[in-house]
Amino acid sequence: MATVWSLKWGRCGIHVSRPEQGNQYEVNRINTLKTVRLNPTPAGKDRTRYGGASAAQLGGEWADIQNVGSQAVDLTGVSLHHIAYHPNGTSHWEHVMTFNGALSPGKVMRIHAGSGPASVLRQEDLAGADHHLFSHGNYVWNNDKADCAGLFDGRSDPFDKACYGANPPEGAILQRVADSLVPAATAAFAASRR
Ligand SMILES: [Ca+2]
Repeated sequence: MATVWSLKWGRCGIHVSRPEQGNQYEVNRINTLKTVRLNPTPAGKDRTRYGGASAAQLGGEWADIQNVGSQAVDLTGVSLHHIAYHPNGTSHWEHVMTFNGALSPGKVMRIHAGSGPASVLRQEDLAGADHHLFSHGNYVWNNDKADCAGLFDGRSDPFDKACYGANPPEGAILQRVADSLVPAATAAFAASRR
């Protein structure tokens, strides 16, 4: 359910009516749903010239979205996008997946490339997530160009955005630091400087 603050012009100027309280789910996804980890270039060849990647190889490329809040979040209409580049160098947000249902507090949903099923995933690609979803396409995350994970809920700008630079180290799981996704060693260094 979307929270709508209605503004009405009355005799005394603006009347602000509060949304009904006591919703079952957190409705403000900002600062609540975040892309917290990303594995853009799984170890081994993740993009073959002639295709033919196995379901396990495809599933080794993933993004983790966590509910970092203290209430369940309604996922209805929330979608994950990434940056796709045109030959002329311009780019746009490309749709990866739209979600539904709800995500409980603290839980992580991992969006794998390919179609799975989860039973073919390697242990390291299963560990650390509560739910495993598949975007049912080819590889998603750019290797040789920068990329961003953007979470949208119908507006033109993402309510959460996290980016990494071109050529992330192969096999490195990128961790969220501020609005960036960086290799774990860099993330630990950033944490130690706080
Ligand atoms: Ca990739």
